[in-house]
Amino acid sequence: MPVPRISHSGEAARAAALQAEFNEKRWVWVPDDKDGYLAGWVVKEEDDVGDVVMAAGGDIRRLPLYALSKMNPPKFDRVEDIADLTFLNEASVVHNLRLRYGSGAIYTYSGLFLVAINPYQSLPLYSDTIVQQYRSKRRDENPPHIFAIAERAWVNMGEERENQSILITGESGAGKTESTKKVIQYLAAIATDTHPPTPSHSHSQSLSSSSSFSSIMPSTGLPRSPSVRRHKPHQSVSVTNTGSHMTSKGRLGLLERQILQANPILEAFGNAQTQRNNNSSRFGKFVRISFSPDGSIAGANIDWYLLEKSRVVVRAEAERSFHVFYQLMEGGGALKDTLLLDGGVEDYEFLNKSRREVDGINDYEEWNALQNAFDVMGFSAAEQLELFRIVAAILHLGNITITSTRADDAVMPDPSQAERVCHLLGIPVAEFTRAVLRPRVLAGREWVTQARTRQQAIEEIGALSKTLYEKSFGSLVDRINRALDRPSSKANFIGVLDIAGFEIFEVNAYEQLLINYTNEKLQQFFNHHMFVLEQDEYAREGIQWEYVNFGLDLQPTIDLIEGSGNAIGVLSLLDEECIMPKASDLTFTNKLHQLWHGELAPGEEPHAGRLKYEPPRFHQGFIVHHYAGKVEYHTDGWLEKNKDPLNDNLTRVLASSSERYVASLFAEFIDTPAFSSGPGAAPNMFTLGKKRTLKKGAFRTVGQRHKEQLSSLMAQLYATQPHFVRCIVPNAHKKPGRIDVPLVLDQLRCNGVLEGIRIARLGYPNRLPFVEFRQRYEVLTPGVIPRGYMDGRKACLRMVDALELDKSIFRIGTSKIFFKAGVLAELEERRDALLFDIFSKLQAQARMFS
Ligand code: AD9
Ligand code: MG
Repeated sequence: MPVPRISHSGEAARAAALQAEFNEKRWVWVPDDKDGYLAGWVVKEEDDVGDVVMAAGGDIRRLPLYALSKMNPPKFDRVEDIADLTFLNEASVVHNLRLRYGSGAIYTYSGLFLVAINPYQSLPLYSDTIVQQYRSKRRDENPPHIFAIAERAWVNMGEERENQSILITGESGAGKTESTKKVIQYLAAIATDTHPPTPSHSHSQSLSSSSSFSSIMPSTGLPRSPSVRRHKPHQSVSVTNTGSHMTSKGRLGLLERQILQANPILEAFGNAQTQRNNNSSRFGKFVRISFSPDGSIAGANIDWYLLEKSRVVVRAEAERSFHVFYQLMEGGGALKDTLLLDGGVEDYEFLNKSRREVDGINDYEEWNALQNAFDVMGFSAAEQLELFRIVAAILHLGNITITSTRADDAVMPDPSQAERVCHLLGIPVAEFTRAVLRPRVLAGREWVTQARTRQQAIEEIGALSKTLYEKSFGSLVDRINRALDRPSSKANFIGVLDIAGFEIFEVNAYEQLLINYTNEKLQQFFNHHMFVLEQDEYAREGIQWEYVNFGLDLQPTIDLIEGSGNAIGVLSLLDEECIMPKASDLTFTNKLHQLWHGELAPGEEPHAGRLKYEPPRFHQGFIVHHYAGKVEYHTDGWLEKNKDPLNDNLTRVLASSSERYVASLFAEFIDTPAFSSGPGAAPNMFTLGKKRTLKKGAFRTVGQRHKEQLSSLMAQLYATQPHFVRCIVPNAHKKPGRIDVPLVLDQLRCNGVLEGIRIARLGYPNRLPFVEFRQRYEVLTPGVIPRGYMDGRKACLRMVDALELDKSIFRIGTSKIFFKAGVLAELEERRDALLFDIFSKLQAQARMFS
């Protein structure tokens, strides 16, 4: 920790003066409905109530003391790491973020997290020069930045030969996808640039301690050179280095370009304009970039989660469907003729019920970008046609008119629309129509033809559209993966997870449960990771400690959701109900109450998950106590959503399509392959390498699929060294420069930053090496340490003795001294008062002599 020197420092004098002024009052943060927190100072204290003078306005408010939060001394303003604050309370956390954001510093560390607040403007933070600035640097050598995280992952991978992951979460519009792109940009740049990381360059320091907590949580409890960094806006990172050796985009190799170009394709098919984000990802992804032993990129792979396929059919009026629909309509040209699309956006029922254009998005240009991306990725014209065939077929499906007879049987009065669909999908019109209107179903032991009502037929068409889209999306990602998979030797990977954060809406549905369940698991992963690091550090320093593994905190909630066997959780129970005759959303909900809230059998041990469960008062549903807060779920439609049904007749028709691509999408539904893969049958580009052997009736629910995918993701993550990024929406208006404190606080609660701080506070969050402790605070204990050499630990012991610190607030390890939150503020106060005194005396002397 750099210690300000007294001799040439007007800055230090000012800081000391500021501190002295601060010391005169008992500053606190006062909760405020509108601004979150306001500054004030306590003037009177009686029992548990205090009178606080508000700094702005001067009025006096009377408040219970527990509602007040201690303010950090001014030298802690704009600290780059929230964990360095000596008072770790919510108010101080947001105050720091707000101050920093106000000066353009969108990135801040909070212990193991990088917090990134969406700037809603383009900042000059990502140029090649800045990449160079972060290259081969330790975290504390530069302002906080997403590049620093990528750099650290890269270095750790090279040095420790361990896979790395970067977990990025946040609300919709918070900047996850942008952050993911920056990480990939950085890795693509430095990997091409490559000399592989060697221990000899300036990383060596961080490397030698990279498995230690100290290098991740800064070793000191104090801001680094507070007087220098304090007012430095983030943009001030040097942009003058023009002699960069950086790899400009033009010089990237094909694989690097393909990795970057995967994104426009994924975004065209997987992103849409929503009320919160004009380019909202409607799926989660985990992108792994593999590296060769020499540090060059050796390939990449993308896993995807939870595509919001219902969007192709319905969405809020102010939102759009997936971008690709509008791009095709704008840019498709002659291709549109092939696809029988002779209308515009307004002519298609699946598009014309909601918003059609978006400010700042030019669908024609995006179409060109998509074409370019397909070219780079090596998609042939025929392969592109397959993808657009599905997109067009969905638009035609939406235009099929269904009416009903007097007996309420569905009819299709105009077959021309279905003909278009069937032409594109390569299926016979008669069979398709029958499958939609009068499918054969099993009644007892007999197959009978069952007439559908109009509503049922419409739903069937909707379900088919959604399924087509999702399957084609999956196939598209498979195809991209094959393009990015190179048969080269791969040493390790860096995986970037871009997935929606915790969601608490007014009405929370099945989708929210799945995403919140995912986040509960990710938070558990974080807690466990932090626990392990803390434990290592304390063990290394020989310090007694008594925490329980805080990853385990979340297990009861997780069991409640995913449990099976005796303690059957929400998802498994839902699966059971999906195959029960006469089951409904209501029977499911009642069984859930019975299991998790009903009477215990005599002698039955209550499961800890019971404490995390509540029946709601008004709606059909249940309440789960997540780490981020209580969430009430409404269970309407859960059985259907979980079964995700498409009638058997329809899938059979599609599986035997004459269009190979279409058939391949449904191949898993039937027991015989849709087409011969024997000699002479050229394998379809899209089906190559795909297993086609799924058994008949291999039926999996949405919940099961997600559980499996998530458990595979978690297994991968647990085998990596993780890095955590938390993106934050600053305000609800997509405007730069403005922080809505209550909104930000909500997110800090949901994204685990406050949880991380809570855990840090359980221990001794501020820590200094003996040397630094002595350098900084020896002024407070004059004469205690004799001249000449003294062992650091011994010196430290003498000092804490002389400082009369209570034994419960510090621990002395083998190389560092550890403090409870808040202790350093007091030491700083004492030190500043002393320095201020010395200054005043020096100044008085100087005046006497001048
Ligand atoms: V969603 O869950 O996919 O709806 P994300 O991915 O969290 O969401 P996204 O990255 O798409 O949000 O960011 C939303 C918008 O914020 C972007 O389109 C940019 O306009 C803006 N943004 C986000 N991060 C940055 C940044 N670092 N610099 C400039 C940014 N603009
Ligand atoms: Mg996104």
